[in-house]
Amino acid sequence: MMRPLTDFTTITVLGFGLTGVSCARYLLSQKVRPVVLDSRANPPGATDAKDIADQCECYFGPFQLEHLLQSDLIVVSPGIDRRDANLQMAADAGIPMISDIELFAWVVAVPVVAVTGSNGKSTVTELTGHILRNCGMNPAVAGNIGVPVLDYLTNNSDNDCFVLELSSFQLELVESLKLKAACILNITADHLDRYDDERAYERAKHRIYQHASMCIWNRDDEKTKPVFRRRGMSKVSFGTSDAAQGFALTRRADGLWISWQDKPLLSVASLPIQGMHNVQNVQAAMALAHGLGIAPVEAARGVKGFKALPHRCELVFEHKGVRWIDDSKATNVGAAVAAIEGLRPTVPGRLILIAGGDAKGADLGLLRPVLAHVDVLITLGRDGSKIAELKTGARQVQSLNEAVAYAAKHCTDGSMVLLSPACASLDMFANYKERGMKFRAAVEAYYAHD
Ligand code: UMA
Ligand code: ADP
Repeated sequence: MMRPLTDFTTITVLGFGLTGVSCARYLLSQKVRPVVLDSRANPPGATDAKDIADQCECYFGPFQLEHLLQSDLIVVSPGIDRRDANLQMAADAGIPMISDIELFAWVVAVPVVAVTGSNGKSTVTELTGHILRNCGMNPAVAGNIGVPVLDYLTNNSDNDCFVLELSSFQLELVESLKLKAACILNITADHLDRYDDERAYERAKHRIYQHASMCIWNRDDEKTKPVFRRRGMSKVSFGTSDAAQGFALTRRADGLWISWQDKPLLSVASLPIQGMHNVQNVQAAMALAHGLGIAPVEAARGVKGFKALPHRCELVFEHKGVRWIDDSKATNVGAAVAAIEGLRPTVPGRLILIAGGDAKGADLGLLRPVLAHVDVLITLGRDGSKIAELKTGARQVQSLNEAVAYAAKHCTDGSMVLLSPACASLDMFANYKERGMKFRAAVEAYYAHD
């Protein structure tokens, strides 16, 4: 599929959000003038990137089949569901569709490593970048994390490698990405509003291994295991069990240590991020750095100084021994389960959970077992009532302010109030960041009047 851009007469950029703008900007830098379509009447790019829009033929509003059929290549933004009837017809007409990541793969000239998974992607991506910088490299950190990959190529950056966070939506349309190392962190149900079933979601994730020199998988989650063998491909595993191979967890007299091929390298007590899920994240990041030639013993030193990302089990307020934790980024059930299981052992008082939002078609019943470890459950948002049904005595509220006031009244010494919604935020907020910021603001406002 990899072809020079000059081979195509009409390249259509589908979607004019972050990705679409970055694709159009890149193509213009290569002297290619794309057609830009977005089904929204006023997509973000129309105002945020007016200079780009002015140089392209743009059509905003519901997709028209004739616009799609006049293309000989379509670069599809990740937010667009390819099951759309017009897109299906264009696909049936044989028009190739790729993601911005595929376009990037056609031209990138430095080594690339990438991570996908249902949860922990951003943490691992940033941590890998941090390790590489501490080891003297100059990585570009990009992808689903929020910086479209092509921006770096348009700007002719001088980075010596790429660390990419890839979503299943981006991976669906990737064919030729050659990775030095590829990692699937974990697979739990997510995005079932975009996939016909869980298998389709899993298959999209596994595409990351297609041309990887090193496939990194999680021994604690069999679904991440590479299912094929290719010449020249190595497999490296990580996990929280003791193991002689790969990255493991070894018990010594002075506690647990992350080990590599049976050699203890890094004590868990010294890690800058807490919880067993973060042990896996550290192991995965060390493995990705290894894929770029960094010895695990060096990578272990490089972990030092890393700071937890905002809205991921972030301590945002402490008052009279009660900790308020913003885990707004827990937008699916798997993430909330990891946060509850990871934090519960650290809470001597009550664990008060605030959850709910847009469940994206997920089976919220999977939360039931961990809710047994929650003392007070407060729910809000579109699917909040479905979570409330899972625990007797749950309190349903209309706003974060109301949730915070109710939580504050039920705190005892040593309690923790955890916002870990298990749902997307879009039914009530612009995004998970706004939800997290509003939570912090609500807590601060509550205690300002206390
Ligand atoms: N949309 C339309 N019509 C269109 C195009 C988009 O209605 O014609 C809607 C989509 O349904 C979606 C929204 O607009 O709700 C944004 O879609 P987009 O494809 O324009 O998104 P971008 O602004 O390009 O941002 C995308 C990723 N967003 C998605 O995959 C939904 C960003 O990940 C990513 O950081 C960015 O590219 C740069 O690579 C965000 C995300 O939510 C953080 N990702 C999902 C996740 O992490 O769970 C996968
Ligand atoms: P992603 O980019 O995949 O959404 P983040 O690093 O932003 O991942 O973390 C999102 C949430 O997922 C965190 O708030 C935490 O609750 C949970 N989480 C983080 N790492 C893991 C992991 N390895 N396994 C399960 N859950 C995790």
